[in-house]
Amino acid sequence: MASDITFHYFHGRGIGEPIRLLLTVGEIAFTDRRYSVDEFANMAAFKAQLPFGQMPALEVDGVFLGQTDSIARLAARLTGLYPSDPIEAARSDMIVVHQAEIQSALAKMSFEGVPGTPGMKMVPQEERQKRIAAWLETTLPGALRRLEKLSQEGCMVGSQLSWADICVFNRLNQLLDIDADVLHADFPKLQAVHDRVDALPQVQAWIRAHQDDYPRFRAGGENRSR
Ligand SMILES: N[C@@H](CCC(=O)N[C@@H](CS)C(=O)NCC(=O)O)C(=O)O
Repeated sequence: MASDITFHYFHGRGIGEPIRLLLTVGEIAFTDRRYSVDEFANMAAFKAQLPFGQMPALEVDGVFLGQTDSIARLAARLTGLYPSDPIEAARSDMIVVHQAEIQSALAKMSFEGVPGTPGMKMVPQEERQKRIAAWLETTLPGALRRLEKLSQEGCMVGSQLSWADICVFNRLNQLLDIDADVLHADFPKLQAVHDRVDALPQVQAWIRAHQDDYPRFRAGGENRSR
């Protein structure tokens, strides 16, 4: 088992949060090193150590690993949250890719340029809201229906908590931040997955400790799930 783990990423949840959550749920100690965009832009020597020059990056006993999907899968393996059955593993992989595509679609509607670079611009608010509102109506319901159909009772794959649940929880959080009614009555299984992960004591403690990243969960948590 690795002894010294540092997670390198920007402030905020971004694409890195599932990795933080996985390590947290698995109770693996790690240093959560966060950077500002300007700080990272000026760290040529550090960037040169990153396999693809970008974050998130996981440093495990001095070895740097890149690519969100690969790091999240490693975190899932380290924490016992990666299914051992090959078919269940593949089902968890496809679900994780699917929820990441939802994030990429939102990022495309929200940013111009590469997120985390000084040249990046937000799409003007009015235009962004217009694009996202249309996508919420036309595209997202189908994407959520497919996830709902795949989910079991309280988890996405098999009968045990897996990294797919953590990644889906994180994505649903992002969607609920945008539209608190996004799950409404049509997605009871996804709601159950969300609520199961939300109820984990490690997740509750993490959210309490990082309220700036979880605005919807502030003020005593009365707005936590729905
Ligand atoms: N395919 C990569 C994309 C990583 C990526 O785009 N990282 C951005 C932040 S979300 C970044 O490091 N931006 C700063 C830069 O490119 O210099 C992954 O999934 O990890």
